[in-house]
Amino acid sequence: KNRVMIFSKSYCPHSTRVKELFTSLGVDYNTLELDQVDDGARVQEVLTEISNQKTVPNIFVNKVHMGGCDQTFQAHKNGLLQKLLEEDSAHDYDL
Ligand code: GSH
Repeated sequence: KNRVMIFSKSYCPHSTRVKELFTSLGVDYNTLELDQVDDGARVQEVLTEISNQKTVPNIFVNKVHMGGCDQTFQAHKNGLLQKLLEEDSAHDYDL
């Protein structure tokens, strides 16, 4: 079941770093590479509107906006990320 959504760009090193973090944790994720899809610029506009974040990676964990690479690593350090991941088993989310 997918619980992590990463809006990324294929050439972005921060996107790569955060994907590697989830892989190292054994957590599956979905990605949309905004530089590889026709309407990527529009998707990025909408992401900016709903999350108030202009940059990629833009990460959602169980529908909660996590932020970018730095914020995800911080959430990993302080335990918030694990908490949000664990919430998946208690709810019927599918992002
Ligand atoms: N501090 C940010 C993070 O931790 O996620 C850095 C993210 C960043 O600089 N991303 C670049 C970006 O989004 C691409 S590598 N640039 C603007 C754009 O592509 O529209």
